Amino acid sequence: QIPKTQKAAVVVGHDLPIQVRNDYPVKQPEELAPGECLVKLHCTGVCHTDLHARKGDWPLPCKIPLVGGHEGVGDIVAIGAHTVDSPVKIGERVGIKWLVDSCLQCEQCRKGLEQCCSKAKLSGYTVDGTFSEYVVSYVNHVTPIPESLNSQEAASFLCAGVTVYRALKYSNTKPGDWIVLPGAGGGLGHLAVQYAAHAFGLRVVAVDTGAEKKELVLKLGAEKWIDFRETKDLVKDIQAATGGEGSHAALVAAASSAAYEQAIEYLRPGGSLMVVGLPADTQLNASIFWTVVKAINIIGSYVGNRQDAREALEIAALGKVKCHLAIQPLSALSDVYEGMEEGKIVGRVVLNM
Ligand code: 8ID
Ligand code: ZN
Repeated sequence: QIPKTQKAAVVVGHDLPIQVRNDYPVKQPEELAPGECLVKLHCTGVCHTDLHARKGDWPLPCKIPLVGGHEGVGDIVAIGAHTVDSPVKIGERVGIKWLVDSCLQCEQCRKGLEQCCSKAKLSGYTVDGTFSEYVVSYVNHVTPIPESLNSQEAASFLCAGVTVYRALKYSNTKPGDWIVLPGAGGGLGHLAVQYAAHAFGLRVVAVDTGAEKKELVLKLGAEKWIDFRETKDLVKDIQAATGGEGSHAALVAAASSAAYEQAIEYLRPGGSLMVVGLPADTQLNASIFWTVVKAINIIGSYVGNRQDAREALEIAALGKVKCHLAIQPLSALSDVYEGMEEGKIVGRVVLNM
């Protein structure tokens, strides 16, 4: 029996407090369009992107009222009538990622760059997301969850995990190369440390701040640590950490433009800057001269496609990468955002439904 209303955390305006309500409508099974499915959520991770949506600080408009959230795991409880060839079935446990639907027909979709489909639907941004008990999703884009992971462990791989996994995959690095990870102690960053060290065979210089994040990232496989608040010369420290040469790559996973500032300087020639963290409406300042003369690659990396999501989860299921998480109730969302704003969250917060 599917209830008519549910508990949900709703953004009613970018300057207004989040409302945790019990009367948010649930789309009923008979109302689902072909290709849609209804998922009863177990839990959902809180990504910094949800905070950007809550604040409305990106150049891309989002729907209002909005239920945020895009790291959800739950069970399919209904599939729209007349759905043809569904790759998933009722009762199956699946994940909801940022990209919840795309046309699968356009050039970007055909090339596996479905994140860039002009008809893409974004969870917790252009359509309601996972900060609720039920969510409408799409059979072609939900991600099956490996059995060996519980839902809380799996949740943050649907965004943080897949995003950093794909960015590493396209970073032009080889085993033994150095990578710098600004934002290493956050949600994306702490998973990036582990994928880099344990799946890609890279040597990691973690950059973030505070004793707790330092201890975590060193435990997770980082070889060197630099506190961005304490360092007097970040470029020099990175050069020293990497044997004087600078790093082969940097994956910026901080929601801060400052974290990008010196990357061109500390990368070694031929190095790649993976642009992942999305500070509000800012420019990437790079010296054109040194970008050319050092033959630097600057590469934007946007979540991942359906295959990236499966690969990222498979590596997690092998136990090579684990989410460091704190479990909280949905009602804690406003406090989680406050902590995130202050940079106090180590790893991820996962909300239980
Ligand atoms: O597809 C994408 N590219 C994608 C996918 C998902 C998330 C991009 N994002 C974006 C988010 O929108 C956000 O802008 O990545 C950014 C990081 O998301 P997150 O990991 O969920 O944020 P967090 O948990 O708050 O972690 C950020 C960390 O950055 C550190 C903070 O201390 C925190 O640990 N940090 C900051 I803020 N400034 C820093 C600096 N200058 C810094 N670390 C190093 N140097
Ligand atoms: Zn996210």
